[in-house]
Amino acid sequence: MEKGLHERDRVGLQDFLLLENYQSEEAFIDNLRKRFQGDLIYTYIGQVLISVNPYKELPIYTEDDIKEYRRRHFFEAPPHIFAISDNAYRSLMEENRSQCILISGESGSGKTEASKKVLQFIAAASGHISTVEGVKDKLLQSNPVLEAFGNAKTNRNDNSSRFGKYMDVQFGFTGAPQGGNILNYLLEKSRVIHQSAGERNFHIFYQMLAGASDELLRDLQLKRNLDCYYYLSDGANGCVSRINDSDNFRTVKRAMSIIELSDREQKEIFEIVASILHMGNIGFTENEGVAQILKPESVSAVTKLLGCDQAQLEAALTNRTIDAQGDVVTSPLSREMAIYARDALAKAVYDRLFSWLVVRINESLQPPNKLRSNAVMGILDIYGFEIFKKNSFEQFCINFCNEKLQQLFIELTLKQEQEEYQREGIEWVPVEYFDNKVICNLIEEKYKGIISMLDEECLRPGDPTDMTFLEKMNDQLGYHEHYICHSKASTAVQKTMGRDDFRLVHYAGDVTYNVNGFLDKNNDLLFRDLKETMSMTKNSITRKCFPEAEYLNKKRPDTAVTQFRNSLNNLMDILMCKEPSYIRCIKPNDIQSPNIFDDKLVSHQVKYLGLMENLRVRRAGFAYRRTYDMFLQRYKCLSKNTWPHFDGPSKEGVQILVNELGFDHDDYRMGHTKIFIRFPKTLFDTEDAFQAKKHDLAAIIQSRWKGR
Ligand code: AD9
Ligand code: MG
Repeated sequence: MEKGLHERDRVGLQDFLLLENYQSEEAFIDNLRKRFQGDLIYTYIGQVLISVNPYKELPIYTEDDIKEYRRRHFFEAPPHIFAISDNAYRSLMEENRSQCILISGESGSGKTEASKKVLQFIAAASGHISTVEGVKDKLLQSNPVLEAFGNAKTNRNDNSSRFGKYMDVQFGFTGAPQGGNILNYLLEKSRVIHQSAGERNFHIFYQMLAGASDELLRDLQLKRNLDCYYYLSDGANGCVSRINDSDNFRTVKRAMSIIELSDREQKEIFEIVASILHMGNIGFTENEGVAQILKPESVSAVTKLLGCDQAQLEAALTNRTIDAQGDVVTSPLSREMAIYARDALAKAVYDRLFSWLVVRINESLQPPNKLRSNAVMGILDIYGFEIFKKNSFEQFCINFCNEKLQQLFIELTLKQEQEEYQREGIEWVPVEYFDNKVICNLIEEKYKGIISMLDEECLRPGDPTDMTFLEKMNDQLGYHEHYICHSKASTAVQKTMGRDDFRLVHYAGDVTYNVNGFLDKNNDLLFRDLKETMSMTKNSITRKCFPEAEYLNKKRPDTAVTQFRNSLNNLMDILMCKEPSYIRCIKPNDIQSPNIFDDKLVSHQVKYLGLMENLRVRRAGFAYRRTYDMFLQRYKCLSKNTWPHFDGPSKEGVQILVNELGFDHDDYRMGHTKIFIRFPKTLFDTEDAFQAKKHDLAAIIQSRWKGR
């Protein structure tokens, strides 16, 4: 097997630290390309895993592969996501240290697939123990359910995550997973009511219409034809040849049962999903400025599915009640406002259903307390950095999230490196790198940042609009090197921007945001009448999602962006106290093809992911480090004084070895527990010598055998 594994991985260099010309981006990309073309999608920079999306199924994730990586130490087998997973898992088991696997990369680069492979590995690696098979199944099956409700086809990715996800897997003392907990981040709920050209609504709508039995559809008052539904008609043709909605529906149904959603709960979930399609079809006309319902049959479908009173829902859709210091006033809505109210309702119902699902999955994943150890393995899979033709509030939030993650990467990789040298008593000179903290600050700094300005504008009395918000930013941030406003931009840039746009120079590229809708989306207003109606529904999930206390509470909830920022900062705290492993995902082309390696596209990602800097930092210090035990164990055959055994402390043994091998003093340092080797070449010469010796030894042994 060892031979097999290595033979599979003969193309290019397995680790960028071995790159002679390590300053050259061209050489870097050359190596990535060579490996991609040889179906070798994984390469290391030290302990960081670079993964290039193959856009095809590779036979490298079998049970045998998992076993192979379970038996080996990190650098003994070719780069693989299983090696990273195993390394983290060992650390967790052997040192009882909590781990987190941070997966980053732009939309479509393979983060979600990577997170599933990690989960697959840790589920399988802990062996088959009958008592925990149920837990593992639930951990794995939570994915299809959350993807059905939280993923959608975008122009970047047929299965794009439209929510952020952090999952903790909890282990028992035997090393088997005992449970888990999921945190979800900001679902892109605007997709429920509107999709850009070429995109789709969330998968579940199409899955249900394609895969549900005739009987279920009849109960839900639905027709299979997608064209019947206003909320599905915006984007592209709903049928995508690469997606089999009907098959996926069956998978999701099965997964729902495994995570212990009862038949009744499943029925209620589908009733909610169906009710949203009907909501979209409710139309309005206007009579003297007052909205009137056009399609009462759609309202009646909603009331039947959710179990609420038709007259009450109709009134709630066309009126607004305001409680101003005890004065309760109800006034009719215009057609435009009624549409706004209807859409807000559809978004809220869907968004809260999604959060309910996460809570419900977490309940089913709770471990029995007595079995739990305190170390956990966290896996983070968020929406990747996005640049579309038209970018709005959602992209702003998603890209902010990616800035924060990049910041964490910078802090942790450099911090880790420095700490290790310090711990081991070794001097080193820091390397220059681009710190995106300046962009994080531009967005989130108190009082001065974009988020503060947006909130201020949302809460300000008077007549704030998207344009007054934009003017304020242009005014106060126009000087900032990462903020570009239309009036101060160069003529060339101006041509690519509208007057209602602003542009941010993100670490991963320039993104032009259109300011329209920012205030509305941030306010995220749902009229009280609708909340009240929902809180009285017979559908028990909807009722739970709209607690009575909420509409009675007059305090204004935090704005959308503030909630998001708080949850992200909370996430950063969770991640900071864990030992991180990194997977940096790269997308080889923009058309989801297995055969194209687009140099320019890859080069851009290599740049903004900071991979060249990452490599330089590793090389400026000491490229390789090994514990004395491991180093001695592997290379002891290279000296008569250490072979076959060395009885003293391994540090002494290693010193004898390097003296004999003629290491230059500049080439290495002896830390407290590890040897640090500056240049990979030193290590490779040693490795070559070792391989030659192994060969000799094997020949000697073989000839002895023959002689018998
Ligand atoms: V987004 O930010 O959620 O829009 P991701 O999550 O980075 O994005 P995803 O994992 O969904 O991307 O990968 C996109 C598609 O690439 C998948 O649906 C697969 O078809 C394909 N892919 C990604 N990784 C692999 C892999 N290791 N093997 C085979 C893969 N196919
Ligand atoms: Mg994803």
